This record gives sequence, structure tokens and C-alpha cells, in this order.
Amino acid sequence: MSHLYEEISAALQRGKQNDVKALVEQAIAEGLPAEEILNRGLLAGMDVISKQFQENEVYVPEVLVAARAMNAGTALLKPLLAEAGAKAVGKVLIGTVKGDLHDIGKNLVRLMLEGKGLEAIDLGVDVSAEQFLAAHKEHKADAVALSALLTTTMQEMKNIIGAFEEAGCRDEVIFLVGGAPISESFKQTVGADIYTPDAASAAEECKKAILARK
Ligand code: B1M
Repeated sequence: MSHLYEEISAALQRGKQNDVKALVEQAIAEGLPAEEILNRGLLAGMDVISKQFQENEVYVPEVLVAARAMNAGTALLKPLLAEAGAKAVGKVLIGTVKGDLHDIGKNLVRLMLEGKGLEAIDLGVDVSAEQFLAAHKEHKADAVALSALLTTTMQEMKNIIGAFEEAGCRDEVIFLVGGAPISESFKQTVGADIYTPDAASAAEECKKAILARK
């Protein structure tokens, strides 16, 4: 295995954004596969930080700089994960729900959607039901992808889907939900269409569902 993966993971854990960027660039230049750089380098490092955070070995500031380094690294992989010359097969609104600032998983889902040739309109973090609805009215999306990482914010998914119902446009879109506390049974309680545990399968299922409707 390339030692570069370990170096990327270690630099990410230390929150060294510039080192992460330089190492990812080096890995790309050496021809290492983008999926491996993501999984064995960046995500492996984020995994270590997540466990340390859970065990109170590191705190918010350390996690924040690691998260910034992660996002900087994944941005470099974007062109490599995208299907070359793919024509957009559909439009997906994506965002982290109101009250929630976690964006790494959401950014990965966006990356994978784009990799599948879908157009992703990223509304960012802390996105309210009204903002999702306004964006749908403007863009006429095929799907809406909601991410939540907190047990306190996951309920917001129900409000968002409810707002689309009230506005009479629930059936115009496919709702995808995901994030660490989300499950298949939670998906059913909020009335969403698709739950997947990871970003790659979210993009896969989203594309399938959009194509099935066309
Ligand atoms: Co936060 N945080 N955090 N945090 N944070 C968690 C989520 C927590 C589990 C840590 C813990 O164990 N204590 C905990 C939540 C507890 C709970 O709700 N039960 C927690 C807490 C408590 C908090 C604060 C309240 C801490 C505080 O301030 N005291 C605060 C809340 C801020 C807010 O949002 N309002 C907070 C803040 C932060 C930071 C800002 C420091 C930082 C976020 C930085 C950023 O995102 N830019 C942060 C981080 C990084 C984490 C952990 C360590 C890592 C999350 C992450 O990015 N993982 C996290 C611990 C953990 O999850 N184990 C934690 C990597 C990422 C790739 O995974 O996002 O799960 P994830 O995405 C996965 C899947 O879930 C899935 O795909 C990805 C894999 O392919 N997925 C989808 C995600 N979205 C999807 C959507 C889909 C489909 C799949 O379809 C649409």
C-alpha cells in the first residue's frame, strides 16, 4: 500500500490543510485512484478524529481544522470522481438541515452525485424548510437530498417534507435522507423515499430512482 495514504490521514488528523492538499496532489500525480485517496487517506483520517472526539481525546477546534482539511482534500478529487463528459441526468438539491453545521458527509454525497452525472445544487448547511422549498420552485429539482448529523436536528427532515406536502409539490421530488443518526425506520417515520448509509450508495440509488421516473 502506498505510504501516501497514511501521510494524508496523519496530516488530516493534525488539521494541516496545506499538507493535505499537497499530499493529495502528489497522490493524484502518482496516479493513485481517487476512490482510494478518499477512502484510505482522507476518510481513514476523519475516522480516527471522529473516534477521538467521541472519547473526549480531542475537542471542537481540532475537529474543525480536520474537517476543513478534509473538505480541501475532497475538492481536489472532484474532477477525478466525475464521469467524463457525462450529461446531467437530473437535478438534485442538497443541504444539511436547519440547526446542523456538519457538512463533510453532505459534501461527499454531492461529490458522488456529480460523479454519477447528476447536477447537484448545494444549499450548504443550516438550511430551512422554506429555503429548500424556494430552491425547488426556482430550479425544479428531481430530488432533494437531506443530511443530518445530530439527533436534535434530524427531526427537521419531517418539517421539510411536510412543507413540500403543504405546498402541493411533495410528489414532484424524490426525498433522500442520510447522516449518522438516520436509519431505514427513521426514513419511514419522516416519509422520505430513500435512505442509504453512505454517500456512494446515495448517489447510485438517487440516479436509479430519477431514471425510473423519466
Ligand atoms: Co459534531 N457531533 N458537533 N462536529 N461531529 C457528532 C455528529 C457527534 C456524534 C460527536 C460525538 O460523538 N459527540 C455528536 C452528535 C451527538 C448526537 O447528536 N447524538 C456531535 C456534537 C454533539 C456536536 C456539537 C453539538 C458539539 C459542541 O459544540 N459541543 C456541535 C454541533 C454544531 C452544529 O451542527 N450545530 C458539533 C460541531 C462539530 C464540528 C463543527 C467541530 C465538526 C463539523 C465540521 C464540518 O462538518 N465542517 C464536527 C464533526 C466533524 C463531528 C464528527 C466527529 C465527525 C462527523 C463527520 O464529518 N464524519 C461526529 C462524530 C461521528 O459522526 N462519529 C460529530 C465523517 C463523514 C464522512 O461522515 O457525516 O456521517 P458522515 O457522513 C457519512 C454518512 O452518514 C453518510 O455518508 C457519509 C459516508 O459516506 N451520509 C449520507 C451523510 N449524509 C448523507 C446524506 C444521504 C446519504 C448518506 O442522503 C441524502
